[in-house]
Amino acid sequence: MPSKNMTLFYSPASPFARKVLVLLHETGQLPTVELFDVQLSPVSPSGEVIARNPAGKIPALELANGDTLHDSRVILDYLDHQHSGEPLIPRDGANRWKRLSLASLADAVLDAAILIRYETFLRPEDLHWPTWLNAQQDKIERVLAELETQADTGQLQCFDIASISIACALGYLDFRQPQLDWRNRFPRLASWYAEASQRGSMLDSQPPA
Ligand code: 99T
Repeated sequence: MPSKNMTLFYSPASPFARKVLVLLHETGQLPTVELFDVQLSPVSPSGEVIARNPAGKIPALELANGDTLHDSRVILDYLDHQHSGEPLIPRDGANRWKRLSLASLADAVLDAAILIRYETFLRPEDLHWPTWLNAQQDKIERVLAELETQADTGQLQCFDIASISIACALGYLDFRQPQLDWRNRFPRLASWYAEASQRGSMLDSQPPA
């Protein structure tokens, strides 16, 4: 059993941390990481996290030498260099930039969904701004339309950085926006996700019920 030589500051609700957990699982590195569960939001930060990442965000990965890596993209890149299997982030060539751009689209869904979450959950109700909320929701809808095309053209067959990011983004939409009903509008993406979400790495990192 490999010794745990890294600590991941995370929360089971965080889709950004989930990407890291999924990559750790897919690459067999889960046993090397201690999980440190933190509760935080922009208005109630965690001192433990701030001590390691002044931005106060998770995931943050503390290495054996005391250095801390953030954000999720940097952590994923680092961890993908720590295993000897097939890389989940293509190392070079056109495919690298294609897959990273696709992963970035998934992160854009997450950024918009988290802005919506903070606006609706943290901000006093009388200060909610519908125009802002609708603009973020439109962003999500536009990206899902593009991901539907990607699913339809077989671009999500390989479970790499792009697919991991997309699967975690869809999981977060189901978690925080269960009413969204995206499956009806994006059936190819839905059928891809039905399969992807059954992988051991996805099942083991589900957000809280
Ligand atoms: O913004 C804050 O101060 C606290 N929020 C976070 O740390 C969120 C947790 S997801 N993480 C990020 O925003 C990380 C984004 C970064 N670009 C990355 O790591 O890729 C919490 C979601 C929820 O509770 O619903």
